[in-house]
Amino acid sequence: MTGELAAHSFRSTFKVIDKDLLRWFPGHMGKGLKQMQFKLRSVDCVIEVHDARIPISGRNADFKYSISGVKPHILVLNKVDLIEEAFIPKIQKRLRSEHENIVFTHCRNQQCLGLKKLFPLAQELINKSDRYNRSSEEDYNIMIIGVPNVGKSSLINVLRAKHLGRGNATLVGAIPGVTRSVLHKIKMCEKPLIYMLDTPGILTPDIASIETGLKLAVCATIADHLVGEKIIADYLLYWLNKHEHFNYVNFFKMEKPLDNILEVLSHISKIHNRTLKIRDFHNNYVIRPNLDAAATLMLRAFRNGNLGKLMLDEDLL
Ligand SMILES: Nc1nc2c(ncn2[C@@H]2O[C@H](COP(=O)(O)OP(=O)(O)OP(=O)(O)O)[C@@H](O)[C@H]2O)c(=O)[nH]1
Ligand SMILES: [Mg+2]
Repeated sequence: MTGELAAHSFRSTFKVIDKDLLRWFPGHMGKGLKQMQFKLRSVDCVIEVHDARIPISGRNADFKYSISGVKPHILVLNKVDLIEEAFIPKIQKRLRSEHENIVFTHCRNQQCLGLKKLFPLAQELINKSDRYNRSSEEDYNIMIIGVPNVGKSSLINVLRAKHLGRGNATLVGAIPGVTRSVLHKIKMCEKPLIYMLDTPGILTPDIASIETGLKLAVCATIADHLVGEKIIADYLLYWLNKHEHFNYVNFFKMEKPLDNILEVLSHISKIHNRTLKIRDFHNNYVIRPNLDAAATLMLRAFRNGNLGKLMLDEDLL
């Protein structure tokens, strides 16, 4: 299928859904934010982690005022294994005016260059800063912040394994909201003595736009059940077609790209044998496609990188 044909065959806009579906600010986030502000006094540097697939959209803009404004700040774009390398310099250029210190990381690879750079950079920034009430302290305290599920806890575990040779100190999981409160400081390195504070992922109570909210949902930053797997999968299909990323056709053994999410999900449920046995009006069993299970499979494929190395903010660069 040529690009020209593809562009003409698909939706050019996504039908608006209720913005309230995209608002997620449960109690633990409000409480976590207060704990983080309280701990800020004992912190020398803030590392803000974000998902490299959405480097522009979806960052919590409130952090600038509530947490990260006054301390040395490093922006880590994690999950860099899931985007094309060619995007890295473009993202850096786009964010340079706002951020001097941007590091790209892949937490599942101890050899990642970004991981190697992180502590020396933090040390350099802390030594250049006046450290306020902590100028006489010899240890370095680093707080990690970010929206949910971007890999904050993973980053702590991999850095600790690298520098201290110790196992996991904080819980990691593929769903948002795994870390639910500010944890005790975790020893990361002996010489120099570095501690890190893990914190819960915090979203802004007011998502900037529906599109931003949907991108956050596609990247599993908002809990799936709140928005609905089928709606998130529909947005993903819309985005893939709009940007002519048709790997999903081969991956799901389809004949051609489709624009209708119900057709796509019926097909996925058929080839992956995700069906529901339900009773009809005559009390007979009938087999129906399990569209929710198919939507979950489609989202998982994107999140694991099976649909290609995709950067959802590609048109914002
Ligand atoms: N592909 C890829 N996956 C990653 C990377 N880093 C973390 N993950 C995965 O992302 C998911 C979330 O990781 P966590 O470390 O729990 O994320 P978090 O930011 O602490 O999440 P909350 O505590 O819920 O806010 C897990 O499934 C990790 O295995 C990475 O660099 N690449
Ligand atoms: Mg966590």
